[in-house]
Amino acid sequence: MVETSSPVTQPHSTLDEFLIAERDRFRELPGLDDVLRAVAGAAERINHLVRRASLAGVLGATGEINVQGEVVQQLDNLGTELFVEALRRSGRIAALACEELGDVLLIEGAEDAPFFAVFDPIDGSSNIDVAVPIGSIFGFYARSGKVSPESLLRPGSEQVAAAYIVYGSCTMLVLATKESVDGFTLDETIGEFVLSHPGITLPAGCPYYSVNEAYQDRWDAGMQRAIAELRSRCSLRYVGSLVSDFHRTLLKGGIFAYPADKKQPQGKLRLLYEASPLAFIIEQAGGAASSGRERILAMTPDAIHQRTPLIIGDSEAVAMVEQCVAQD
Ligand code: AHM
Ligand code: MG
Repeated sequence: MVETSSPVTQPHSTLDEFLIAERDRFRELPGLDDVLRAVAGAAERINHLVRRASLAGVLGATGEINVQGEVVQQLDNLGTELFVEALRRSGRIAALACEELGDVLLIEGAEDAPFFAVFDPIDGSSNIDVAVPIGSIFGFYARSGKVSPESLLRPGSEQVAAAYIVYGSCTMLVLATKESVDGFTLDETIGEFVLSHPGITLPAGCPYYSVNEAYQDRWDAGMQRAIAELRSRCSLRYVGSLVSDFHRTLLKGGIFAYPADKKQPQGKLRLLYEASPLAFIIEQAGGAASSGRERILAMTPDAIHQRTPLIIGDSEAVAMVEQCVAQD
């Protein structure tokens, strides 16, 4: 994590005002501000759909199965279309990888654009029909060299920024750059994300652990010991929607785990566009993220939809899990 005091002195600025006020940090990343505006604009439209989901007729599955064998919800498709179109129109994205698209999408006419985007447009989509919070996750990389599908297979440590949006009891966009982690709340009366959580740092301690306990018989012995240890000293919270569980962990402290298990030996979550962006955010906020055996940000994916176990949150708690896993 880069040690700086929060550069943000003026709360309640809009995201746009923030990007202008913080122009120094974006000077070395020209065009990233356009990308973030594009993402925020599409997120605001998705927020409208989520809020009116059953009225807008966007609930339910499409009947399709995606490249990962998962049921595609209508909102998965709408979210993909809105974000892809917004990123394309920003003119700043040369290529992107998305959970719902089988292959890397090279943006025609934008081969020389400065950035790549990797994203999960609607995470936790199985929760859509029951009004549980869902989210969107983004990682951004600077393009280097000629763009090809392989150029997106980069370790998370090379991200220049990462962000997520949580569509919850309020809608928030949390943005991490190498300078700070800042949270913006959507003010629906003006249609703008407004800075509400400047300079987020992970609270010390581990009040909560978050894991799907139903799978414990499928974990290795080391992981069972680690979770037993957390159970003995923390309270349990598990929404089953990664962005929600991560957002609580970031603001309240604690640890989230989606371990490998006998049914899913590689874990469930995807390295490139779920684990790595959240790992970038948690490290910038003072926490840690691991597969159980290595730092998430040091892992280079072999394929865009590669899965990984994810242990993320309080550094000491993550280290304790790693130690238990190493004893197996
Ligand atoms: P998705 O990207 O297809 O929505 O799947 C990921 C979701 C995460 O939001 C959540 O952490 C996890 O799946 C929950 O899985 P489980 O129901 O096995 O606990
Ligand atoms: Mg997801």
